[in-house]
Amino acid sequence: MTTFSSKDADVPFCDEQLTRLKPLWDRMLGHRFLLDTRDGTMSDERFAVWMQQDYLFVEAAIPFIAALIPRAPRAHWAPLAGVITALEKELQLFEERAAAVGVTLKGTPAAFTNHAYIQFLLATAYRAGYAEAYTVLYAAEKAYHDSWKVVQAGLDRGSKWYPFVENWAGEAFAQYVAYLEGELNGLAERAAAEERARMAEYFELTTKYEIAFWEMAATGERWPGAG
Ligand code: MP5
Repeated sequence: MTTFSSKDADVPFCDEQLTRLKPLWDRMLGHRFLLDTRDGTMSDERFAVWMQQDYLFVEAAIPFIAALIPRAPRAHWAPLAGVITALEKELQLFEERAAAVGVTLKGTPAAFTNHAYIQFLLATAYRAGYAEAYTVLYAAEKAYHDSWKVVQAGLDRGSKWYPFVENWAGEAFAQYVAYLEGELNGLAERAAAEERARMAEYFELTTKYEIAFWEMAATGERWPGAG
C-alpha cells in the first residue's frame, strides 16, 4: 500500500497533496523565472520563450479538455465546455500581447520540456482514468494561479506583462480553481484506494512538469542535438 494518499485523517485530497508536495510547490513558486518577472528584471527574450511555448501548451489543452468530456459525469460537461471557451480567449490574449511587443507566436516548435508535458497531457486524457486526468487539470491550473500570484505581488500594474497576471491571478480564475478543487476532492472521496494513489502520482508529476516548464523558459532550453 502506498503512502501517497490515504483517507484516514479525513483531510480533503487537494489539501493532503499540497501538504505532501509542499517542498516541490515551494520550489515552483520560488523559481527565478517568476521572481525576475515579479521584479521587472526578466529579459524580454526569455519572456518571449515562455509566451511562445505556453501558447502551444494552451492550444494543446483544448483537445485535452475535449477528450475528457465524453468520460466526464454529466454535471461536468458544461463546465468543461466553458474551459474550452476560456482557453480560446486565452490564446487571443497571447496573440494580442505578442503583437503588442513584436513576438512571433506561430511556427515555433515545442521545446523539449513542453513537448513532453503536452504528450503527458494527451496521454493522460486518453489512457488514464477520469479522476486522474481531472487531477492533472486541477494541479496545472492551481500551479498557474499560485505562480502568477507570486508575480502579482511585485509586478508594476503598467507592465506589458500585467495582462497575464490579471488572467491567472485574478478573482475569476481563483473561483474557477476553487470549483475544480471541490470537484476533485469529491472524485477522490469516491475513489478506491488504488485510484486515489494514482491520482496522487499524477498530482506530483504535474507539479514536476510545472517546475520544468519555468526552467525551460528561464534557460531558453534547446533540444538535444540542437547545438
Ligand atoms: C497552465 C498554462 C494553466 N497555461 N501553462 C502551463 C505550463 N501550466 C498551466 O492552464 P490554462 O489552461 O492556460 O489556464
